[in-house]
Amino acid sequence: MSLNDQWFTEEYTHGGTAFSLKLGTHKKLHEEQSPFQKIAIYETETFGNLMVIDDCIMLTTRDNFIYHEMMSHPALFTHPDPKKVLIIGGGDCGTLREVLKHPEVELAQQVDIDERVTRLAEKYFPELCENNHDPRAELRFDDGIKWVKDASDNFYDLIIVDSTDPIGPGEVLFTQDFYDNCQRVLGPKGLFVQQSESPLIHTESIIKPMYNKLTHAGFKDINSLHFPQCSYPTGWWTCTMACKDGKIPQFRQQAVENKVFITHYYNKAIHNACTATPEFLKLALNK
Ligand code: AG3
Repeated sequence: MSLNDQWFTEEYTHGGTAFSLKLGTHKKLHEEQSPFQKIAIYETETFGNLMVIDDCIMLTTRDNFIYHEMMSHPALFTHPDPKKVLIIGGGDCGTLREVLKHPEVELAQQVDIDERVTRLAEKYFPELCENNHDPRAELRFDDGIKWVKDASDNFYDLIIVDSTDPIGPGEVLFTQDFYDNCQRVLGPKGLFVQQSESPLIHTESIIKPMYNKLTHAGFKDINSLHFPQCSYPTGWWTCTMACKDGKIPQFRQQAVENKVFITHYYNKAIHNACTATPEFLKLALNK
């Protein structure tokens, strides 16, 4: 991370890349060391507020909708009847907000280890937290690993892992043991989705090992969905979807066309486009 007076820059050493945002007049709005990580909030000139955890950009007011919509709607419109949803991480509540837009969801549990992320989101990204008092929402501040370990077999329809990079507190969410438990606690038609970094620089180091571990855990069909996310390293991002049992079903196209809520990125054509696998990924992932 480097920061002069005018800009916040995330230097992504591993990829040899960097992304900068010009700061607004107030510059740094907040910084603290929570029991788990360093959290900072900046005001930018054109992207609204910016949350940074351990020097990595987590979200901005302006572009978080793409990521949060893609972490939730493709999976929710693919599961035939998603009622019980578990979000691991996601403390800023952006994914939770999207999940709660689906009227058929009866329970949306968000389990983030760090309560401070949620408290700061309430203050600096209030629009993401607007549905936190929905009676279907359950906010828990707990260890996601332990949560899935203690959960009952076949309980959830969908698990969404909205984590940081697999370094620091997020690392354990990319392990075999975690995937084994996710497979166990998903119901028969259960789906799993995890943010899986950039296809340009993390295919070998993160996406491929994730496929191997998910397969080993018993997931039967796996696909990575890609989307632009300019504030993350390389500007091109993925989430990876896995089906507990059998092929990932065709998504409910009619339901997408008739959806009763507004999205700003996701729609039927985007769903079709984001599930297509580029040639280099097919090759790397033996698809
Ligand atoms: N979760 C994904 C963050 C990964 C970004 N990596 C980076 N900037 N090096 C963000 C949480 C949004 N709910």
